[in-house]
Amino acid sequence: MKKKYCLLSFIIFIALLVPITTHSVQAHGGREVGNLNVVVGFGTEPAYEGILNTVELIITSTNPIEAHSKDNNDQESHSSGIDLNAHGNIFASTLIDTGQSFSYEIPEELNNLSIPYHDHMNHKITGTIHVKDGSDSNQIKVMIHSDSVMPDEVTVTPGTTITWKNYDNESHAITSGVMPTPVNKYSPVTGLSDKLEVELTHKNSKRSTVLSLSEDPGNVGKYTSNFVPTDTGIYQIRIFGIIDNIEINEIFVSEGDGGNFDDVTSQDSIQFPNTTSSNRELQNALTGISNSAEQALNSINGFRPILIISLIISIVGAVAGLSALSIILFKK
Ligand SMILES: [Cu+2]
Repeated sequence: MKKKYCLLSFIIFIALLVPITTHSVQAHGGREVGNLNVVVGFGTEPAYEGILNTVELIITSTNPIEAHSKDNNDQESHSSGIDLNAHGNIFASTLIDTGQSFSYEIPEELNNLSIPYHDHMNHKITGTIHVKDGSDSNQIKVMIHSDSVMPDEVTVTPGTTITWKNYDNESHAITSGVMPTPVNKYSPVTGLSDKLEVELTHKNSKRSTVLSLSEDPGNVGKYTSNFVPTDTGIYQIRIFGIIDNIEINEIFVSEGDGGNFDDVTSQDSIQFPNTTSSNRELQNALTGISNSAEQALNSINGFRPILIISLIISIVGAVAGLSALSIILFKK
């Protein structure tokens, strides 16, 4: 019993850990804005106070790049107007269980074309059908094994029936076209530098500035704006503008406020060999000095009446002393 609870709590522990670890992998925060994916952060992280940095936006379209690029198509497929690479465009079997078969008769319109196909259940299994008038066979059998089809290339004349038979103990599904590439590549969106602006806010001081963006010429879809952070702590990046008549107004916050990009930290930890004060610290120190000088002046001002009174007393004393002296001298 105890062991079971132990295992259960371990599983719960791991399950709780998963979202935390996947979260921390992301350095920047990506967000879907309309049909854009926007990643916002500082170009250099960790971001140090007093060191040149950039506000960085990476903008991609959430419409995935087409699974099969047109360049892969044969010349012939353009002229025929049939997309041979499209998934299941020409034929697609249902699940073929062990010992079962799937047949397809090659129509005339595929003459002089090559049709790629794959096993939808096991992407390693691929084959090609070349269609050519005058090839002798009109019945072709292809064997499905665990990791391949045999033969993987066949040349057939239009009207031929191809039969795939499953000799494996797993199910397979024969599908024309190429396997789509995973839908995780987004195309970068270019030309937004005059449509988007960035407002940078330092949270503690509540001070903001608006920065204009420029697109990285060697890296389309990446927009940056230079700035030198002159204070530490939490920053907020608001992007705003109008793209395709859609108003964009999104706020991203740094880590200290639960966001996905770094707060700005003091550069003390990376200074060598001497540690120098930042402009902010110097300014604070100067403000401190002028404050205490002012205080000193103020306190002198507070003493002024006493000074005047003591001055009067001393003048009166001096006059009294002098007149007493003159009286004594005159008496003689
Ligand atoms: Cu497939």
